[in-house]
Amino acid sequence: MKDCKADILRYRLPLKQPLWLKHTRLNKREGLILRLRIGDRWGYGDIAPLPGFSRESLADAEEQLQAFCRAVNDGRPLSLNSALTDVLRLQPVPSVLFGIESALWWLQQDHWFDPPETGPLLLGSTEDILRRLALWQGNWPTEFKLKIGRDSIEDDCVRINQVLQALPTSVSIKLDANQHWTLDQAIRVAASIDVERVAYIEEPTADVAEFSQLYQQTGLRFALDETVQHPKYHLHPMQGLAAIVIKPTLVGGLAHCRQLVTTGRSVGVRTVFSSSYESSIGLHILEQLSAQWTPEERPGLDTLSAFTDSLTSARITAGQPVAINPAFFSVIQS
Ligand code: OSB
Ligand code: MG
Repeated sequence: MKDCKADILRYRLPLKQPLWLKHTRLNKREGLILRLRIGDRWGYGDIAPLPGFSRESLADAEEQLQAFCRAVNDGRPLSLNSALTDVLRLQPVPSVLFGIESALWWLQQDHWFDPPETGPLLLGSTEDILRRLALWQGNWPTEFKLKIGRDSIEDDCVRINQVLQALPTSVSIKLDANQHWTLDQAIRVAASIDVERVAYIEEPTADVAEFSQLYQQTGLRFALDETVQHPKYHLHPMQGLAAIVIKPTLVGGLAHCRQLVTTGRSVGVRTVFSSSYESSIGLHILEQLSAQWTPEERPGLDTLSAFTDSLTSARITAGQPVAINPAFFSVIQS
């Protein structure tokens, strides 16, 4: 393969506040950018295993990515796709598969779609959330996402009801309990809120077999997120299943994500792209996938506000090199 080069940049982005993810506290976000060049065209991927969620470490990801770069730079493969096939034999971890497939996909894009509007995420204390809603400017989105499951059940009920009261009745919420509740607790919460205004709850308990029971007993519809990240997950209809959340960094691979979107559509389940706190390069990819594959959905990409700075400083143009802020990266020798 002629005139083709792959390299890796390691980035470290400061966060405004430490981020609590499951039982992990994150003070900065680290990841890798895969940069591919063929002739004068460039493509990028963002590889950032998320502590607390990803099974692989950043070191695991880096090792696999180095193998891919070596295969490309040695000029051994006949095409970039065969470099990918070489790496597929190594059973790439989800974040690496997402990164490599994105860079290959990026190289084929000759223009970008208009970025979709993001589904807003209500994070932080209830006071912060209510203040944000009170100051809301412009049109209301049809849905907000609210994180719950960290405090007591009573606190969650108050929080949900206060948020619902602060919103026009035409606006719904999506809840996300990240598997924190028991079935009994989920039923108690559902009984004290207006479930008609809840589009769905992501992962109410730790046992997916309970989700349909929750729906049957309370009418509260649910979405799958962590469940979709299991390597053996296959989408099939379930009673009360409203949506699946697709986090490509955690699910792995564009081809796999595309398959989930297609199957979701065929069984009448919403498919919503969502971020895993990637850099602005990763978010750009997620925006584009969402605009191209799920134009009817607002993706869950309201995570950039967690960072103090952006990895990229200028507009991203298809095929052109991306200006990456030198304060936040170093080049990895391969
Ligand atoms: O549980 O949905 C989650 C981000 C990182 C890890 C897990 C989750 C999230 C988000 C992203 O909530 C934002 C969104 O989906 O709107
Ligand atoms: Mg979730």
